[in-house]
Amino acid sequence: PRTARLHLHQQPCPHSRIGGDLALEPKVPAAHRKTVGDQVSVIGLSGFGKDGPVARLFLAVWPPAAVLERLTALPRPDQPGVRWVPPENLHLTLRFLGDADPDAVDAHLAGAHLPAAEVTLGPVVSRLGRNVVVVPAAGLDELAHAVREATASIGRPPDPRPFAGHLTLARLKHRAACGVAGTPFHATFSVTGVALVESLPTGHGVGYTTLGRYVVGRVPGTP
Ligand code: 3AM
Repeated sequence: PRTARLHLHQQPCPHSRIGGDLALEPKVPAAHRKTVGDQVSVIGLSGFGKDGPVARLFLAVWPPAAVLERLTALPRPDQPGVRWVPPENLHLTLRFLGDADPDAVDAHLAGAHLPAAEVTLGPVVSRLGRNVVVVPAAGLDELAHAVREATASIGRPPDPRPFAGHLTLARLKHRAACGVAGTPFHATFSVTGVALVESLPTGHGVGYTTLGRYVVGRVPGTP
């Protein structure tokens, strides 16, 4: 398990799923160590802010495997100006934080009450604004509100617009045509956790890494 704070790196954080490792240099913040099998690596950082290390972060729900499989079975026509989100990146954003210290986010979310949520995706693939193709998502408003309240002082100020639950499938350049809007889609699932995700540029887009995971539906004061 990863640790909750930079200066408490011996304390395991029970809410997160990233691997910690005592063999790593202690000066590498807990949030930036990753264990895959017995390999430990340091997750990329965007840089150092005035208060310490920062990464480009957002809080999200990952769809369960069965739903992901159905989402990736939707048609993905290869059209000019249409950028499809790779299957491994499909997620539901609860809050975009921008550059922030992952350990600060962890400290605020680890003790927060995050309500359980039942998500309904659909009923059809739609446009969000002019340039984004999404599957609308109902059922996340209360959870998004709780996440926003718990992390209001971290990262960029919360978006003042009302939360609009969605899962982005594609982004369109110059209002390119995209044949899938209007395709029926329906799925429901129970949210099991909120993920703290780091976004890093790759050679051909962005890669997302889960740095922490926070259980939903736990009654405050219980383990
Ligand atoms: O779930 P969606 O696709 O709406 O658009 C980005 C994505 O949201 C959004 O954060 C999510 C993970 O990348 N995002 C990226 N940059 C952003 C910004 N500057 C942003 N949201 C608001 N402001």
